[in-house]
Amino acid sequence: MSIPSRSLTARPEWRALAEHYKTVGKSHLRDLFAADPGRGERLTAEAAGLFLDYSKHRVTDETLGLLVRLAEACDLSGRTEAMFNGEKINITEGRAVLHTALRAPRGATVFVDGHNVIPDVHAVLDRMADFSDRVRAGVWLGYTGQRIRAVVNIGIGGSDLGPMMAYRALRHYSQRDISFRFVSNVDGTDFAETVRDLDPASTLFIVASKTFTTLETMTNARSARAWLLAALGDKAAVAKHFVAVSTNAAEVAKFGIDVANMFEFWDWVGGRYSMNSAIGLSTMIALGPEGFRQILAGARAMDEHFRTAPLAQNLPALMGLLSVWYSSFFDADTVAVLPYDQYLSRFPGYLQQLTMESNGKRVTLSGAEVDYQTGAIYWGKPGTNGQHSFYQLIHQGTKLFPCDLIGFCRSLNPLGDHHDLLMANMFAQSEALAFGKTAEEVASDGTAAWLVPHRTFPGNHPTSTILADTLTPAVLGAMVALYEHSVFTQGVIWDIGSFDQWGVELGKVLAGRIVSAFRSEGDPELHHDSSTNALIRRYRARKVTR
Ligand code: G6Q
Repeated sequence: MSIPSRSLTARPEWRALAEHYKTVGKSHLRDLFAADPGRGERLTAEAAGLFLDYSKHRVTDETLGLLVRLAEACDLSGRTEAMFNGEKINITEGRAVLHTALRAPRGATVFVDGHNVIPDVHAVLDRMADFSDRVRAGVWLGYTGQRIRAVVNIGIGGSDLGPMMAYRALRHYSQRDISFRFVSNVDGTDFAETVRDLDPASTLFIVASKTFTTLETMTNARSARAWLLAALGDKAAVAKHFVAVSTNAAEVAKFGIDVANMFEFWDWVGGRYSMNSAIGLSTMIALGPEGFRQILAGARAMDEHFRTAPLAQNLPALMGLLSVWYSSFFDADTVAVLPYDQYLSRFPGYLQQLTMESNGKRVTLSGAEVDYQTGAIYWGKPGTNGQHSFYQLIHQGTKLFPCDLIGFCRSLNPLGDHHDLLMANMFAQSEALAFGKTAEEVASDGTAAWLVPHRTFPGNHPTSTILADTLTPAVLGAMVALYEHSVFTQGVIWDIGSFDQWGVELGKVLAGRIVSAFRSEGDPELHHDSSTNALIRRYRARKVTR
């Protein structure tokens, strides 16, 4: 039985924020800007190539001071050091949390159980670089001697979302004579449609799975092997067309992949924090080793900033604290991530896992039920497309929508005035979301009185604007690290375990029970609820049996 925790809400710093919320929570961004015209210049911060404007948030200098004091009371700096130094802060799995070690320089030292992990990290990076160079240069050939023209990453969750997002985001820099594809869903359609136009003789599969036991990935990997062997005939072909990324050498060998073609990572890399590990092999083949190292350098720059900058100028800490402010004090349910860049179309989806799997928790580290709201629902789509669909609800619905707008000063595809139009839309949206349009403003152009309420925009929707010069590998690395550390900051304040995912583990077990009912002969005795039993019977009776 869990014990209700009063510890966070009983802190004087939390109570001070709750008291402060009673006034600031009601104030409008129009008034905050009118009272303090300098805030648009002042409430900004910059690091690792990213500029953050957080002036359009429902905060005053006092709010920010109180949030920083809360972070200090929760020992954000101490907990940050514990993470960077390899302490086992993932307590329910007894693991260190060291995605930051994946981007540490060669000479660094980070110990896990007395072992310096940095030489291991760089040994794998060097092997990945060698392999990537060989594939890119056409030195690594398929079984029949053909060059590799398609790389298919088979993985799911953390073993799919990061690499897929990074490939889409950095496609501009990718080797264009190789096609990169991603298969994740156990739905056979995903595999069938992905390989439909591929030639097995020139296709390389990367089976990416930390555990190498995940149902979806192993099912897709077996189908891939069968597809390859149906065309090439000889089991010896597997060694030329399959490589693995995993922590589990025994299972990799059991599958039939030579462990010489396995790229290792470690249990201290969480799935959703793994895109800088060997899980990023597809990214490295696409960009080349130097491009991949630039991603690491950008992330590293943000790591250093997070670790050393004062909290009041610390981008990830500020973004994390603002999320706590809206989730726990305004009871805002969501954060919309709205990149004004088509290359970032998968970034919101990637962030959904990072944020929601990490902070979708309802008990504190000591197991007590929380008595405050924790992780928000993250979602979003690229602008300007979203403006023609769901923005309506943000502008004129009844809910509060903090939004992150992400844009770049220079386009990678300069074309006429497209980029000016894109960025004008981004800035105009953040302005309209903040300030809205009052009834008086609407009426002033002669709008009929009955129409005025329909055309009024309340505004007061807070936004962060994240602006960088150009979308480069380093900028993407910094952006990922920014959100990783924002998520960490939120978890520290809420006193929850951001690095386990028992909800995901549950899904892995539940389906197994039902699959055995599908496969058993006759009319098996079912022990689910009456709805599930009836659905299973209906499906069994109607499915086409082979
Ligand atoms: C991430 C989660 C989860 C995981 C997938 C794939 O943090 O643990 O999304 O990445 O379930 O797991 P494998 O890599 O072990 O196949």
